[in-house]
Amino acid sequence: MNYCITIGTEDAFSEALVVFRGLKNLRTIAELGYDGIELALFDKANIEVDKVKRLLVQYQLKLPVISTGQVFTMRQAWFTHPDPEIRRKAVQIVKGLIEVAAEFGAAVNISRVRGYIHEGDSYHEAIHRLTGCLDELCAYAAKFDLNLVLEQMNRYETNYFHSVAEVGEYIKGAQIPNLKIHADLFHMNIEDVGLTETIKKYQAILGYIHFADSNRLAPGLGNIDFAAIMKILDEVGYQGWIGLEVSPKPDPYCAAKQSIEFLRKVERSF
Ligand code: LER
Ligand code: MN
Repeated sequence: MNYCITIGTEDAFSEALVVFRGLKNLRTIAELGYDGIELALFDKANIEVDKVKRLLVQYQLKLPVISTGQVFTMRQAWFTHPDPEIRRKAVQIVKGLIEVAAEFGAAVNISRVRGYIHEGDSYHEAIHRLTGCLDELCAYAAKFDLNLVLEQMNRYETNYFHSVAEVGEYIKGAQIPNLKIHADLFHMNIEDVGLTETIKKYQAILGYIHFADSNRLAPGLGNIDFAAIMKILDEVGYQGWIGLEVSPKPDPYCAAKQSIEFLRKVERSF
């Protein structure tokens, strides 16, 4: 399996859920044995593309996913917003992030930026607005041959698309070929009926997976059966990346080390 770990820029939103902050950590990430990074951005001007490319070559890391949660938290723009100007702003920012992703052949994650169902709006209105934005963005991403991955999130963090099953059914209905599921085991463990069964059912449209244990600590520190998860991913021939999105506790280094060492050990036990 290929593992990447979440990292934000130095100026990342203080509450952004990333393990590391700042590209100065790339060396540590490589030394720990990761294959790549998931980079969290809130604007295309956040990074110098050439510098990042140089560092990735130097440390032999890949950049498979760019995440966009801070477009919601920092830029205050999202796709279900009742104001079309705000939706337009969200689409423009994410188009910029797709351009950055194109430099690396990375997928673009759509998580908090999808927004929530506003008070007074119906589910259908919200989904209609979301679909309008995703149609435009997926068509834009297709020009660069990139996927967008749509993340499910548990009921305490948002008010729709809680489970992989819900996102999977939406994607099947939307029929957008470069829109895939972004599953997150932490959220799945709260919302999906069965983890392995769900992965198996939606494997054909599974684009990316976040790993964390049931308590959001590093794998091995909670009660998710990672051997069963790894086995099913192997069985269905999952070719995508696994991104470690864990709480950086007791500190980023320890959380990153525990995660990769535990997962490699599980893989060796097969
Ligand atoms: C938040 O809980 C999460 O899983 C992130 O990947 C979304 O920004
Ligand atoms: Mn996640």
